Amino acid sequence: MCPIGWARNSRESHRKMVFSCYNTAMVRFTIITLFREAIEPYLQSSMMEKATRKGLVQFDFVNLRDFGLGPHKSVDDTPYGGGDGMLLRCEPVFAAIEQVKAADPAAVVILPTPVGEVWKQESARVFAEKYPDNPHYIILCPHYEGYDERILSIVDYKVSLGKYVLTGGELPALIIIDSVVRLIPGVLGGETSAEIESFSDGDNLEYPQYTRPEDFRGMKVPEVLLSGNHGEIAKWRKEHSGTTLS
Ligand code: 6GU
Repeated sequence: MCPIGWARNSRESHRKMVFSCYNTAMVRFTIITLFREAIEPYLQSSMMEKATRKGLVQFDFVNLRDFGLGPHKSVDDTPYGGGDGMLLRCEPVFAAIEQVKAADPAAVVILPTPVGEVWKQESARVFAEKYPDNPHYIILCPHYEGYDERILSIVDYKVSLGKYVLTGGELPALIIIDSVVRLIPGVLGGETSAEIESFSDGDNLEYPQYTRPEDFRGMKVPEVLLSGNHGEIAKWRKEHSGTTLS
């Protein structure tokens, strides 16, 4: 079953008269942060840069400070009832998100937070495939010690990376983005029908792999992998496969 319908206007695949059943609309990420400089270099490197250059993904930034209050452009304040630290205020966050949504009301808001739902390979797949027309994700990167609970009323998904606490949402934003972008056809490959058939999204953590040399400092490549016996190789790989992600 095709997850999101036939993509008749897909770029590469249309040219080759091969129809992909995967989403080929550009995936957009708008990152709302105070620390663009912490995020941007990664998105301008390696596969993220390639995906951008191929027009498969677009990254935009919104500086939360631009929506800060008063002469100091304040974005945080102390918690009612007392307690340590500062909380992200509602006004700047709502103003920033509403500005992005004014241009694209269908944009989906993601909040990285240690109390969110734990992000999995399956989550990345859903985000890469779920929104067929013009997927646009707004990632709000909280900083400081937390956020005003009312911010959740404008959030669609609360996402946690695991059972530990980070200082801000920038690293989680990058992890979410990376895990989604690598699943977009054409980022790692997967543009032709043959590639789609065999395309692995890394969902099953793979068997041990080896490349040259056959013997490195006495550590030898398993004999079966040199045998050319595809049945035996497949059996060996199955026996030596790691755990699956799903
Ligand atoms: Cl998404 N954010 C923060 N601040 N800490 C985390 C996290 C997210 N996931 C695990 N720890």
